[in-house]
Amino acid sequence: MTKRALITGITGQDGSYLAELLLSKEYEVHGLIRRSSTFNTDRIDHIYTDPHDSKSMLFLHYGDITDSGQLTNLIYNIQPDEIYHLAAQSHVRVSFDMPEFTGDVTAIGTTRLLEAIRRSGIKTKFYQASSSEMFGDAPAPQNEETPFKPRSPYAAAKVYAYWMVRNYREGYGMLACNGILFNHESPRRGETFVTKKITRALARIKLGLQDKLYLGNLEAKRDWGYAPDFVEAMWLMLQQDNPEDYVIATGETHSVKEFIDLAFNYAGIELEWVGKGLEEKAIITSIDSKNYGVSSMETVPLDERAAYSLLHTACLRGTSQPKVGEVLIQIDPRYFRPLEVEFLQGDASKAKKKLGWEPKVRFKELVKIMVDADIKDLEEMKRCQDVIRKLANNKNIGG
Ligand code: NDP
Ligand code: GDR
Repeated sequence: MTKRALITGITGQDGSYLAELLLSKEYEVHGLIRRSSTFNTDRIDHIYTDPHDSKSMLFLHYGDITDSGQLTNLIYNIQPDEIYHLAAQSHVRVSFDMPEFTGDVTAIGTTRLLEAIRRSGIKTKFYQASSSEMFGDAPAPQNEETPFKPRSPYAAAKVYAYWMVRNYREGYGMLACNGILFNHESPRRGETFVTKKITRALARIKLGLQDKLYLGNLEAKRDWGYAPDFVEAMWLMLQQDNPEDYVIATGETHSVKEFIDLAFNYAGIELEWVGKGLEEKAIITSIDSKNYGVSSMETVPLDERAAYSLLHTACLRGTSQPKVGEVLIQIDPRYFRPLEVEFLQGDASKAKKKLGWEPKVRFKELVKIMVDADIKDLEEMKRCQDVIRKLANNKNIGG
């Protein structure tokens, strides 16, 4: 029988990969989306089909995690076998600016859903998107037994939600799990998270569209994994007979600075770090021009390559490309947090043992995937712009 799933946060990074995974497993997938004055479905447009199509398996419903009435209606009407609760105000730095809002959405949002399930009386499995941020400055490596020491309004909200899930599991026998996921990234990562901010800026710098990148704490260390690997773990948790909590991580940790060095080096730009504290900067020491655009060319059909290469050269001409000796990266204290989580490294041995889960993509490959994707996107955009400009010019000459 076809399984039915409801995903909150389906328009986010994880929601989009999870929807793809569940559709590939022939689930009927329902997603909660917020009404917005601009389109917010970019990440799922490629899997969306007209609901009038009899083969359609993806259905979107307007709602908000702050609206309990609509949540109860949806759960009652859809009767999902599995609910994946991913919706949240998920930005740690922003949670210091909006602590009350973050509490309402990220903490109480979970209670609203759990109550909607309880009141509607349906039997469903429930996944809560818990976070490694809950560990705060607890000693590493962190596992399911490590006590939480949250260091942001976001982390405190997630700890509250974590305990509500456990309370509903133990108090009402709900099949509810906490997936305590460490940072996971991808080309679909939100643009203000540090990895995407770096790879996006790198692509723009390479194409001469941006001069500099401003960042906050370069020494913070994270256990970065690949989002498609991590959504698989979410699904595995809900396939178990007994609901439990699991840490999902790669076990490898790297600093923001290491991420930057690897990304720029891969793109052919060598950096040297000079200065200390707020004065720390990254200066270009060499540029491997042969490396320009190589990665993205691989995905362009051969017969287009010659034309592409001409256009590519043309569109780069006249822009301010990076030069040896230029300062590329500087610190802006605006990106510091009132409290920082300095070091996270997960121990996912329980997930390996009980779920058979292991990460497939490691740090180095993750960085390459993200750099390739951003450069390719931007080059394609520039290529389109150039073709349009060329066509417009031809028209003028002809007239
Ligand atoms: P994103 O920020 O990419 O996505 C968040 C999603 O929540 C979006 O679909 C957003 O909708 C939706 N949302 C936000 N507020 C509301 C609301 N009031 N009502 C309904 N929907 C709302 O997050 P990720 O995909 O990266 O993360 C998914 C979940 O996992 C989050 O809960 C996050 O806190 C948690 N998490 C993430 C980790 C990571 O490394 N990515 C690690 C550990 C936990 P819209 O598109 O309209 O903004
Ligand atoms: P995080 O991710 O806070 O770990 O939360 P983020 O990428 O925002 O920060 C990681 C580390 O990088 C440092 N940093 C910067 N961060 C941002 N955003 N912008 C900067 O300019 C910058 N410079 C340095 C940060 O200080 C931090 O130490 C993510 C989110 O997805 C959460 O929802 C999730 O729960 C956790 O990961 C696990």
